[in-house]
Amino acid sequence: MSHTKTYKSVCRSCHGGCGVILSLKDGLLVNVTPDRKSPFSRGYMCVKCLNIKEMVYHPDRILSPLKRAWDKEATGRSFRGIEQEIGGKGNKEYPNWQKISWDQALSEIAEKLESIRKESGPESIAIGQGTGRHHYMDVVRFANALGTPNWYEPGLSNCFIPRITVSNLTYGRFISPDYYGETTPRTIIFWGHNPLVSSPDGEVAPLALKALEKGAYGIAVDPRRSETAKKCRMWLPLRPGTDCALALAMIHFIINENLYDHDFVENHTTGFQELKAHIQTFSPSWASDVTGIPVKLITDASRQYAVEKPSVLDWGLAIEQTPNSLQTVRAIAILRGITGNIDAPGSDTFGASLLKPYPVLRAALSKDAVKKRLGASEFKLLGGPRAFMPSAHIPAVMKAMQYGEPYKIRALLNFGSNPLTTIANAKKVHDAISSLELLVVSDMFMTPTASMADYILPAAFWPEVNQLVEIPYVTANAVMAQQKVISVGECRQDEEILRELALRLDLPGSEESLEDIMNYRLSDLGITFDELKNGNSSSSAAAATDDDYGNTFFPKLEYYKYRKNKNRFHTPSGKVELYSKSLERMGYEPLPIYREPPESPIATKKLYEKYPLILTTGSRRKEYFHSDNRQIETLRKRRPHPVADINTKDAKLYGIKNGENIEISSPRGTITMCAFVTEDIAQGVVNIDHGWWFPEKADSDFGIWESNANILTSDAPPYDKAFGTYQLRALLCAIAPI
Ligand SMILES: Nc1nc2c(c(=O)[nH]1)N[C@H]1C(S)=C(S)[C@@H](COP(=O)(O)OP(=O)(O)OC[C@H]3O[C@@H](n4cnc5c(=O)[nH]c(N)nc54)[C@H](O)[C@@H]3O)O[C@H]1N2
Ligand SMILES: Nc1nc2c(c(=O)[nH]1)N[C@H]1C(S)=C(S)[C@@H](COP(=O)(O)OP(=O)(O)OC[C@H]3O[C@@H](n4cnc5c(=O)[nH]c(N)nc54)[C@H](O)[C@@H]3O)O[C@H]1N2
Ligand code: SF4
Ligand SMILES: [Mo]
Repeated sequence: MSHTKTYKSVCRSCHGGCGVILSLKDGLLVNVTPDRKSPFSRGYMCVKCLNIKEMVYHPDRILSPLKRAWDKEATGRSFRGIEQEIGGKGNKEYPNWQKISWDQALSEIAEKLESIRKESGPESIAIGQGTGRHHYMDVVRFANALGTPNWYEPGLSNCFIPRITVSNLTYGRFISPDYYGETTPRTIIFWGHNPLVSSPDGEVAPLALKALEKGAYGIAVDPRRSETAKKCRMWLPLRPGTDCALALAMIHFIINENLYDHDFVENHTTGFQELKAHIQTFSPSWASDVTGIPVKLITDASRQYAVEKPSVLDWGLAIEQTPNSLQTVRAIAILRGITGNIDAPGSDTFGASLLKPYPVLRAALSKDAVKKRLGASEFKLLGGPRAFMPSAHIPAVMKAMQYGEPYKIRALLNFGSNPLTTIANAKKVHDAISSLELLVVSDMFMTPTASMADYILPAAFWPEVNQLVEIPYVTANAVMAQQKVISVGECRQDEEILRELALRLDLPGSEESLEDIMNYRLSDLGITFDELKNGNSSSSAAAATDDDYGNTFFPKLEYYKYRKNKNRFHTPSGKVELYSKSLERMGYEPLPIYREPPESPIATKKLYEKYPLILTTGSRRKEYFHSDNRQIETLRKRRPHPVADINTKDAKLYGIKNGENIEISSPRGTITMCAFVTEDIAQGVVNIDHGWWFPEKADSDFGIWESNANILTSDAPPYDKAFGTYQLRALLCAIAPI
């Protein structure tokens, strides 16, 4: 008689972090329920995870390696994702593809990589990957071992790297909100961030929500009254792309009104006098004109944050998607420094960094290869030696693929990413990918990108995967084990695929298994992956936790860690660097300055006449993780179409009704979306979904040219000078009914 067995794991249908219990019967996943004992998610689970069985056993899943069976020489690369149902539902075949064994796929790919590497050097092989999934650091490790400096991810310059780098430069380490300890913040600013939808992304939604419910005063800086803004007491609906102006004015007000933390500033910061002189021109009334936020809201928010402490400044992605990302993030970071909201209970804290860093084999990359990293000499904090995680600049990689400048990128290995939907200027991405000699895609589904490949490798999904999960990212106050409980078809975990390739190519590090790596990372805690996974609380390390959380290691948080370090922060001066000499030495402004978005009512007045609305893209939606999940029926029913949020007054002006299809145009193209007419967006701003393609339209290019936000975005210069950030938000657009 079979019975149900349960396993504790961690959901990773997004960046991951919610505790789950997976139930199995006869080797099949039959149920997934929230883990009420998880100290982070505390019984919370979102719709993506609730419908995980549909994803795992979806009839469209690719279950074995596929090899291109059409004549590329004759027709060129094109979308070849058409499927046929053979023998009833659930048995999909792809007539343009041949099923092959893992051994054949890996051996053929390794052979091709080896010959390209010999002929043109390892830099001619690019490695692309998607955002923060289980295999993330392993892909970086593989790129280093292979000897190519040209790995990239569509986040990085446009996501998270500016926040991490600026934190390191300003405070010495990355910082994240303290929703984990016993002290509830009194004030929380959600700045360009909507964690109640996008969590876990540094914090977990239920904990942020609990802080608000316990009385924290919420302030949302967002052109949209987002799900999080609706729970806040104050909403600052700014013009997209003007965040730096707002932050400068807040610094101005806090300093000039003497609301700053004198003790912290005197003892723990450098450059206060220079900062004070610098911000004098950036008054709240100046910022009000730039941002569109009334002066009183700016000053009230500044006073609240500076005075009603401890305060959290929970910053999000929106501050990183314009070509002034370095200075925007710096200006916001300085607010913590002048108010002393650093590493105190209930403020932003440094975290415990429990794990040893992932062994990415950085030393395996030759000096010569490092010099060839595309875009690195220009964007020093993205690709240079001082970069947190040096990577290539995507527009430069695309150019090298398409035009062979400065050298030809001949092959791309793409893990868990759908660049046709997630990189700016999708048409260019398509042309660049079309010029590749070899394209290998690891994915679970036939995506538009996968359908152009030479080989598709069937990836395992998270219930089929072992890995360590850190919460929050980078700072790791806790470590959890995600565990493999099922196998589906011939699908393999990406780390395994990478190791198999590494073994065939005889790369450094290939002797180490994933388990070796996980155990090495856990070694400071005196615990193994197996012990963590099994919730082995009798092990010495697990016994050190305050509570029995099962598969989670979560020691008590420590605060004011700099005090233990002789009152020194991990910066060159040992202080919080309001004025950054490091930036100055690299040729960047040491104090933050505001730059108007390159495409805006002020910067491009003529263009604004033709495109009279401000476009922002990509606010997260609960049902989807970027381009994922469009084939999951339950989720698709909840959100069947791509949506554009438009203010009621704008809708009236352009004759648009709620729920009807409209055209949205930018200087780069036109797409169609469904209008959502609402008061919850600033007048003059249009917010559109990103990541859209239509799995059901395999016979017409997956509808990739219909509603893809990245047809409207720009990969062209100017870029942020340090990170190479391109423009995904704060662009211009026009709208019209169809
Ligand atoms: N216009 C606009 N564009 C944006 C953004 C925006 O706000 N606006 N945001 C940007 C940001 S911040 C980011 S981080 C990027 C994200 O960009 P990407 O990371 O490219 O996005 P995804 O759509 O998540 O990539 C998903 C693919 O990975 C597959 N997948 C899921 N899990 C696994 C796995 O375990 N293994 C493998 N091999 N495949 C898996 C999915 O099936 C899917 O096809 O998008 C960026 N693009
Ligand atoms: N469900 C789900 N969760 C996700 C993801 C997903 O695709 N789906 N993606 C994950 C990834 S990779 C990331 S990076 C995070 C991002 O998650 P968040 O950091 O929360 O970012 P977004 O939701 O993209 O945008 C946050 C808010 O910024 C606002 N905004 C738009 N333009 C501007 C602007 O110019 N200034 C300001 N201040 N606000 C602006 C939007 O209206 C939105 O409400 O989410 C992660 N979590
Ligand atoms: S928020 Fe993310 S980790 Fe939590 S249940 Fe949803 S998809 Fe999973
Ligand atoms: Mo991201």
